[in-house]
Parts: sequence; C-alpha cells; structure tokens
Amino acid sequence: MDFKYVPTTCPYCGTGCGFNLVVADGKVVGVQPWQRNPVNEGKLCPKGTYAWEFINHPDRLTKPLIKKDGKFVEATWDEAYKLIAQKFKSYKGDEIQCLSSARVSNEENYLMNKFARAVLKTPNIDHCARLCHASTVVGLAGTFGSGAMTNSIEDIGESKCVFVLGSNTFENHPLIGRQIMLAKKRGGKVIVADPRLTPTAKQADLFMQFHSGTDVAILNGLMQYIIKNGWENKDFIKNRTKDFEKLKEVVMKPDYALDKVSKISGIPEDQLKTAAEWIAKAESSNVLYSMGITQHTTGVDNVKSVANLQMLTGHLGKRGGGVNALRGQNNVQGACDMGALPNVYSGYQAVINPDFQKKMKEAWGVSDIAAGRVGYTVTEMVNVLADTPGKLKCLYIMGENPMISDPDLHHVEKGLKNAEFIVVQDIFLTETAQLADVVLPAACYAEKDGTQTSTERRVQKWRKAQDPPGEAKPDWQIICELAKVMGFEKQFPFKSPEEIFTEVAKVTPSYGGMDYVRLEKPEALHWPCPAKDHPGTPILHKEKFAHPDGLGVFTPIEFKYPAEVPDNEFPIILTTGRCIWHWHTGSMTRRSPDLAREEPTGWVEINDDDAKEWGIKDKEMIKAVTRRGEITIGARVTKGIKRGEVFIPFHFVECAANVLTNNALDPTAKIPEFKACALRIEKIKEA
Ligand SMILES: Nc1nc2c(c(=O)[nH]1)N[C@H]1C(S)=C(S)[C@@H](COP(=O)(O)OP(=O)(O)OC[C@H]3O[C@@H](n4cnc5c(=O)[nH]c(N)nc54)[C@H](O)[C@@H]3O)O[C@H]1N2
Ligand SMILES: Nc1nc2c(c(=O)[nH]1)N[C@H]1C(S)=C(S)[C@@H](COP(=O)(O)OP(=O)(O)OC[C@H]3O[C@@H](n4cnc5c(=O)[nH]c(N)nc54)[C@H](O)[C@@H]3O)O[C@H]1N2
Ligand code: SF4
Ligand SMILES: [Mo]
Repeated sequence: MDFKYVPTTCPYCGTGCGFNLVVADGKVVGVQPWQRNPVNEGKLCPKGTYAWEFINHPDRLTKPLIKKDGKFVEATWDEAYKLIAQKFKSYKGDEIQCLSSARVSNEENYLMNKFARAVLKTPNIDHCARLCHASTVVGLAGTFGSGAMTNSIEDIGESKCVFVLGSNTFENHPLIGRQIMLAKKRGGKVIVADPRLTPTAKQADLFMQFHSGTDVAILNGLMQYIIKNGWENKDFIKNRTKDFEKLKEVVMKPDYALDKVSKISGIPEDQLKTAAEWIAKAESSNVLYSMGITQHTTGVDNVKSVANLQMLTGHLGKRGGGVNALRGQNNVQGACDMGALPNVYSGYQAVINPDFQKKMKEAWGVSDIAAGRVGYTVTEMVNVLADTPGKLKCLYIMGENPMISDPDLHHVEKGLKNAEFIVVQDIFLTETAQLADVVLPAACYAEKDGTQTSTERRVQKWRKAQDPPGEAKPDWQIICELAKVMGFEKQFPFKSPEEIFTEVAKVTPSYGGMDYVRLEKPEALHWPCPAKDHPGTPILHKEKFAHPDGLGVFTPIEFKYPAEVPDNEFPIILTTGRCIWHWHTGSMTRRSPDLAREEPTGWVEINDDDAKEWGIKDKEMIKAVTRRGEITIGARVTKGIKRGEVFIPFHFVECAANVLTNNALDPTAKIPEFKACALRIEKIKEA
C-alpha cells in the first residue's frame, strides 16, 4: 500500500492545531501527530484526532442537485450553473443575500466577498461571526482600535493569573486549555467564572459560579474593589489610556459595591475580593473569554467591561497579559479579515469610505460594487425574510447551517421558506440544504489547498490530501466558474488558491507581506504583516493602541439584565453552548463514529436540588418550553450548574436548543442572546 503524510491545519476550532493526514492509495485513512507544529506540538483533542472520519462518509454530496416538484434530482454542473446564473440575474442586488463561511479558506471567503459585491452587486454578505464574536469586533475596536485577540496562544502559558470568563476552554479550545495548565504548573493562578462547573472550572484555583447575564455587574464590582484598594496601575492609566475619570464615575457607584454585586450575580463576596486581588497584584494577568461574554444583548458592553478591567490593571501589551477573545471556528478570524462582513472589505476597509470603494473598484476592474450601503447581517437577514416578505428574495449560502444554528428556529424556517430561490453549497445535505432549490457539492478541507487564520491571527496552510468525492469541487473553483457563467471571467481568472492569495495580499494591508512561500514553514505568520521583510506580529498594542492617538479608551458601562428574565410563567434561566465531542450543527461530528458514540443525542443539565424540588429524575424525558417553542429532551441531573438555571447543547436537531432561544439582538453588534432566556420545564404525563 502506498502511504503518504500530508501536514495540514485542523478544520474545527480557532486554536489552529496542525496534524498530518494519513493517505493510503489516494484516500485519507487517519490522522497522525505533527510534532514540530508550534501551536500544539503534536497533541490533539478528540475532534482533531477524528477529523478524518467524516471525509469519506457515504453521505458526502457528490453531484449538484436541483429541486423539481419538491424533490432533489441530480444535475450536471452546467445545468446547475445556468439555472443559478439565470436566477441571480433576475434579481436586483438588494434582493440577494450571501452567507460566507468560517469553515472555508481565506481565499474562498475573499472570493465570496468579491462575488457578492462585484458580480451580484449586493452589500448583503455576512457569516456566522455574527452569532459569535460580533460583539468582540465592535467592542475591542472601540476600546483598543482593533477587534482581535491581543496575545498569542503560547503566551497564555506564561501568565501569572489566567481569568477565564465565559469560556469553557477545556472543551472548546482544548489545546489552549493546555496552556492554562502550563501557566498553573509554572505557578500562575487560575480563576474561572461560569454558571456551570465545567471541565475548565474544575481546574481552577478559584471557581466563581454565577447567574448568566450578570457579567457587567461582576466586572464593575471587581474594578470598584481594585480602585478602592488603590491597586489600579496608575502609570498605565496615565500613559496609555484616556477617560479614566468617566469610568470611575460609573464603577464607583454604590450599585457596584461587592455586597450588591454578590446579590445580583450569586457569587460570594469573599470570592470576588480574592479574584480582584489576584488579578490586580499579579505580575501578568490575562482574560480568556468567549461566548459567555459575547452572546448577549449586552455583548458589546460585556467586551468593553473586560477591556476596562485589563486597562485598569495595566495587563496589556505584555507577555502573559491581554484580552484574549478566543475565536471559535477554524477560520472565523480569516472570514472577517477577508471581508465576509456587510460593513467592510478585506482588511476591515469600511465600505462607506469612498477611498476604499475606489480602491476595490480599480483592483477588481468593475465600475459598480454596490457601495455606499452597509448590507444585512445574518440576524437581520432572517428578520427581513420573515417579517417583510418580498424584500429579500434570493440566498446564496456557502458552508453555514442556519436551520440549526440561528436563534428561534421556527422564525428562521418561516424566513427561509419566504425566499424565492436558495442555493446552498455544502459538503452534506444539511437541514438548511434541504430547503434549497439548488445544492452544490463542495470539497472539504482535506481536498483543497488554501489558508486559514486562527484565533491568534496566525495564517496557516491547508494542504490537499485526496480528491473530492464524485463531482464535488473546491468552493473557490465553484465561485470562479459561476462568475464566468455570469460574465465575469476576467475578474475571476484564478487557477489556484495561491493566485487568489496574491490578490488578497495586494488589497489587504495586514496580509500585504505574506505569500505562499513564507507561509510554508510550520510557524507560519501572524498578521499584521504589512511587508515582505516584516516578521509578523504575535502581540498587539505593545507600545500603543491602534487608535490614531495611540490611547486605549475607558468606556463606562452600566449593568443591564438580559432581554428576557425569569418570571412566574417561565421561571428558569436557559443557557446554551457546546460539548467537547460535537461541533455546532453536528454535520461533521455526528458523522464521525468515534465522536458520535460519546454523546449520541442532546440533554438538559438541571441542578440536583432543583431536580428534587421539581420531581425530575436523571435521564427522565421532559418538555422544555419557552415563548418561542418547545422540545422534548432527556434530563441530566448534576451538581455542576447554578440553581435556577439549565443548560442545553445546541448540536442536536432532534432536541434543538434553538427552537427555544431568543433572537433579541445587541443593538450595535446584532448578535443574538444565546446565553440567557426564560424557560419552563414540564413533566411529560404518562399515557
Ligand atoms: N467541541 C467544540 N468546540 C468548539 C465549538 C463546538 O461547537 N464544539 N465551537 C467553536 C466556536 S464557533 C466557538 S464560538 C467556541 C465557543 O467556545 P465557548 O465560549 O467556550 O463555548 P460555549 O459552550 O458556547 O460557552 C462557554 C461558557 O459560557 C458559559 N456561560 C453561559 N452563560 C454565561 C454568561 O452569561 N456569562 C458568562 N461569562 N458565561 C456564561 C457556559 O456555561 C459555557 O461554559 O468554541 C469553538 N470550539
Ligand atoms: N443556541 C446556540 N446557538 C448557537 C451558538 C450557541 O452558543 N448557542 N453559537 C453560535 C456560534 S458561536 C456559531 S459560530 C454558529 C455556527 O453556525 P454554523 O456555521 O451554521 O454551524 P456549522 O455546523 O459549523 O456549519 C458549517 C457548515 O459548513 C459545512 N462545511 C464544512 N466544511 C465545508 C467546506 O469546505 N465547504 C463548504 N461549502 N461547506 C463546508 C458543514 O457541513 C456545515 O453544514 O452557531 C451559533 N449558534
Ligand atoms: S483544539 Fe481545536 S484545532 Fe486543536 S485539535 Fe482540537 S479542535 Fe482541532
Ligand atoms: Mo462561534
């Protein structure tokens, strides 16, 4: 047998671990460690270990499908392209929405951004970052002038105090979790604050359990206590920041005294005191946060509060410090960098800026790029479809599954059914693809070259290990061929991902110094990397922040409750999230036998005292009901969750958490409140 090892980057989380795909007789048959990879040094979590199992699954899409009389019929690529081109041309730009994907490469996201704007003439392009770190991008851009993770992954292991807030790092970024353990081994303290005693929380020196949605109160309380004790970093505040007095006016209010904060959050006062002291007095202290902070109607407020704490204590621009927003999907950082967002072209160049409009028109060789209006976000798209039928008519969805991942699924379904024409490009026939008019079979990560950008802004390579199944094609090739049929061959002449990357580097300043030769080495490059002789930038804001005056901005934030709070009818808080074995909507992990076996279906975590009071036994099937809908799901009774709160993972279509969730949005970031709504549990009556 002919064996080959192909080094590539894991297609799951934003950590960006490297591994080797093992290829036998032209097919991927396993994963083997890549010892010299600097991110994970040969170690992998279960998803990485089994990231080969779905690749040759019999359910892979192998031919284009066209829906006729309600049924999918196999078609040739020519037939599919002709139909799509004819339909796309029949709509005005404003009536079309594109969804790009954090699962595909930078090159493919860049092309989707170009296709939407230059070919379809629509400003409506977005992707799942909206459901994820939209609050980070807005919040950190406001405070630091740049919306990315400030430090590198390796750096976390050097911290003297790691404050994990709203991140279940051990399950969701396991190889970053490894750095937390390294920090601990080297004498650092670990604080975890979470409503649940997660595997991450179990490793903490101090675990603070609190009610979802009370983060701002907690952070303001910590800051008040630090200032009261004179532990703030006065030099840093004076030299590197502005508006400290404004911050003080709010955080010093009696509302944020620790006894009050303790009542709001449910965290004992002495724990808050210990946390404040450890954070302020440590030589270096970082915050690791993720969805617990961002997925709220106050997501931007939460992010800015985290930034306030880190500026107050001066833990920025140095090793072991930072605001480390752990980006979720393998390439969500890259999809944002590449302009798969409604308000910016690649490199965060604003679409409303005439200079950038001109630059892009010239670079792309087109006279119209739907400029001047910011398009719809994913969340606005669903609302427009559902609530004002006829305004949006046509969707082009690449590598997203909103029929499980968006909040309030009944509303999403109503919206998607209002669309006249939907194209879905995926590797499996997902719940969303089933609603499409045309389905295009895409190649997966193992079947194409390309680059992806991890949470630490490291731009790494995917390397092709096998051919795609049947007639499936890489997303970049599909977009180029479609552009050609639409009459834009000149603008999409690309024969390889490398050619696309060359254009990316030309129009995107932070990627300007990168090329495929430089990215070939295992350590790759961190952006910003503006010139060929620039070494890349692992730590941001070392000397100054990215605002024109170089100063970080303190933003006073008042605490607000979530959009929906418990009442008599719905007395329990519902929070949602993930488990280590599964990935989002399960399209890949539920088709990986070694992962699927571990958690074959969903569950609801209920505190054991609550369960006793409500008369619910472990494994009992119950009904979970909110104002949006209801599901039937098995109970998992545990000591590990705060009383009055339950947790449901959102991976499982048969008991989909998002039937229940609230689509109330953060006013600026437009991220939904996945992390807190009000719920009732009903016993199922025996027949
Ligand atoms: N195994 C696995 N790994 C993944 C993913 C996956 O689907 N599966 N998805 C990836 C993606 S895209 C993302 S964005 C990341 C997400 O990574 P995480 O943010 O770590 O994941 P979640 O489970 O959504 O939520 C994190 C924690 O927030 C807590 N929480 C709930 N409510 C609140 C609150 O109000 N405040 C605070 N501070 N915490 C709260 C939850 O109890 C949970 O422990 O994971 C990435 N990694
Ligand atoms: N209740 C609740 N809901 C949530 C969250 C939560 O915490 N709670 N978290 C939210 C977050 S943070 C996120 S990021 C979203 C994720 O939401 P989605 O992005 O919708 O979820 P995925 O299942 O990752 O969908 C990716 C799709 O891409 C396909 N795919 C994989 N590789 C390729 C490829 O190479 N090409 C193409 N064309 N397709 C490919 C997969 O089969 C899959 O269908 O979910 C959000 N929804
Ligand atoms: S930690 Fe993330 S990138 Fe690393 S192997 Fe696990 S899923 Fe893949
Ligand atoms: Mo995410």
